[in-house]
Amino acid sequence: MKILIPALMALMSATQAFACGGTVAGNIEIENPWSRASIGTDRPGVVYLTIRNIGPAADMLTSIATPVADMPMLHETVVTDGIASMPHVMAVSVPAKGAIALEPGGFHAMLMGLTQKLEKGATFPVTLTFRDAGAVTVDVEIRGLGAKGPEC
Ligand SMILES: [Cu+2]
Repeated sequence: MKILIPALMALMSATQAFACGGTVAGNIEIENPWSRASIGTDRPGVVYLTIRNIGPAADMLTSIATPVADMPMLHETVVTDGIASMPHVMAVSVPAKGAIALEPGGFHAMLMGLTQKLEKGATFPVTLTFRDAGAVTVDVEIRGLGAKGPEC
């Protein structure tokens, strides 16, 4: 049993998520997951991150889940004739040997029905499910109300 512990710890550290680090699931790596503080729970929260695909085939982000929201959704900000809207998207494709960013003004995860206030400096887990790579859980760092990106 003692021999197993170092191997288990190595496995745990390899799959553990850190803000501004990369978390890997199969050929998919999640980088810089971050969110903004919320004033309360009336307005939806957001999650931004970068998805890198090191594999030879495209994959697809098909769903997100988090304990801090009743209904997390994938959205895309689209500007048509100067008017911005945020249609719900069913999936976000990640090109082979490429990356896609969930970022302000583009794709993002919108946390509808926050179950708690998002406090600056805290983190919360988000599980991203990919068609091929499966599920990966990352810790999302909550930045200030006016944050434009992660400070790393
Ligand atoms: Cu949105």
